[in-house]
Amino acid sequence: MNDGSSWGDAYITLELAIADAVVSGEPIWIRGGTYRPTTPSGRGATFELTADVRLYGGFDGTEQFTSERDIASNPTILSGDLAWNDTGAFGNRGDNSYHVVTIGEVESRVVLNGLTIRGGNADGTADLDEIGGGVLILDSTGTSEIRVQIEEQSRLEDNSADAAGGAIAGEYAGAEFRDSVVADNRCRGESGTIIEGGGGANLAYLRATQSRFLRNECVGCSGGGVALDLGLAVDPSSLVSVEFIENIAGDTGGGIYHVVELELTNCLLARNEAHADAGAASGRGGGLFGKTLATITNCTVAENLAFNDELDLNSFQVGIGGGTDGAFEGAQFIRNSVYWGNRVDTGSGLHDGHAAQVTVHPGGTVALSPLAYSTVENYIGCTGFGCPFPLPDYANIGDDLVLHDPLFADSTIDNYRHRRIAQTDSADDGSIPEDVNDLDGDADLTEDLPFDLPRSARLKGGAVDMGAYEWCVGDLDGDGIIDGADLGILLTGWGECDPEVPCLGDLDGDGMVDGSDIGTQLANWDCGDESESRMSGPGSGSIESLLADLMSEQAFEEFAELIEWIESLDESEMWEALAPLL
Ligand SMILES: [Ca+2]
Ligand SMILES: [Ca+2]
Ligand SMILES: [Ca+2]
Ligand SMILES: [Ca+2]
Repeated sequence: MNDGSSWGDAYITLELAIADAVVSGEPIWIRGGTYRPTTPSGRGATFELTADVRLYGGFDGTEQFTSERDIASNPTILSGDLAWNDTGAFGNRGDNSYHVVTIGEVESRVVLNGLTIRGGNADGTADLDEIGGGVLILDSTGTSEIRVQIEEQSRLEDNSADAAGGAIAGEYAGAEFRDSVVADNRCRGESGTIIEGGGGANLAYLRATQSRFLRNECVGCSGGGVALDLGLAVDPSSLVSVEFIENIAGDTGGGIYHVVELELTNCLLARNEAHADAGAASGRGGGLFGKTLATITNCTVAENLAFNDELDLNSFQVGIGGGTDGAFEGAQFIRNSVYWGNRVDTGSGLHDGHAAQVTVHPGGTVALSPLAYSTVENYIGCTGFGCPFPLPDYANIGDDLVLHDPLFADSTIDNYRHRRIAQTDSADDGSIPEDVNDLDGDADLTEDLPFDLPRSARLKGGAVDMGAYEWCVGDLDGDGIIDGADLGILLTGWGECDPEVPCLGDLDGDGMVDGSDIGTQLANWDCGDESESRMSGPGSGSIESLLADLMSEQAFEEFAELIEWIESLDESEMWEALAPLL
């Protein structure tokens, strides 16, 4: 029958299935493979989704429930590569679809689940054919409502557009991303009649949760990852646990450029760049550039870069912001965050002053200090005209690099966990942010945020940490758990700390690495790993077995007793106890 009633009677084409689903409202299950649109003819071919069509990819063609899918093993690709000839670096795109998917009709809300959308190239001459290579949302009069949910391991990748939104664009439309990736898309920065900018996305409203924007580029335009441009949204765009990494803008906002109000929570902005391409005055806001209020809470903003040759580097009055920049035009309200390693390139060298980390300006709606309870590299305070800080107050730290360097765990694998007590339990802003985007999916939006960026417990210890990561005190290699490797690092630094060098193992900050620090580390042994075997302390492996041996030798019943004993040892006793390990 080929009416989609069973896998054996699957539709012959995806377009036939969509036509029926528009009427029936049934979800469409799609077997792994690559699907290309065939209508309308030529490069206008697109999968047109209206009403509330829901597409689910990632099936192998045997499942009875969506939960049985293995999405990663059954990649389900909607492709604009109509001539089957695409090559890397956007090669052979002149014959591709202008839009792989087109979402029509203002009232619809489409679901794209477990799908990859790639190869769209919006380089046409019609106004709408130069925006939204992967997904075009038709909506010229809407109210910035969410018109498409892109979720569950979906990917928008390798799409391009001339004027706006390489991967996805909608003039007055919103989109929601959950557990999805927008990567390697490009906007060419040609002037657009409707909207402009956004290497990955150009939207009027964005809600994104546990998603990643990677390596998107806006050539000569603003918003390498995302441009949030026009908009009639009532609520601020809301991004929770979202990563922006290595996006590039040829104007302002390497990661994000926003004109609509924005809230960033638990987010990482890392290694994004804002250049000053031909025609652009200057690159501002390597991580983010805003023209209106951005509320930045528990975010890590690291190693972003802005190219700018027209600045007064040590003044907060000048908008440059290698990390984030909201000066003059846009206020930023920053809490519980870490700004470190951001730079401004003036053409004559790299600058690392606090204005290279962040520039903020108190907007009309911000009554409090715009920056508090945060670590800002090279922070030296600010006085005088235009200075946004009512100083001295709050825990803005960073003037002492030895004490306050967060010592990111391993930026080569995008692991920006801090490894210092300076950032731990010190983001005292009254409370943990609310779970506004429902990270744990329990429909409770007012509870405390349950997870940090890597989805371990958001609260470890008495107060929330600064930045996007909650640190297990003693996790000295920053891999999220405490084990023998961390004890090894601690022992390597045994004794008095060198005041000129960050002292990793000094967990209580008394200038010594000693038994007290080992006690702290062992007391946190379960942190970050809830598995049964670790809950009662060390269990297996070389250090684990040593500690188990020590427990039985000393006839301790409780792991806590062992810790107490270790803390009580003097140095020679400590070395003797740990000798079997060394
Ligand atoms: Ca092609
Ligand atoms: Ca929740
Ligand atoms: Ca570790
Ligand atoms: Ca110590």
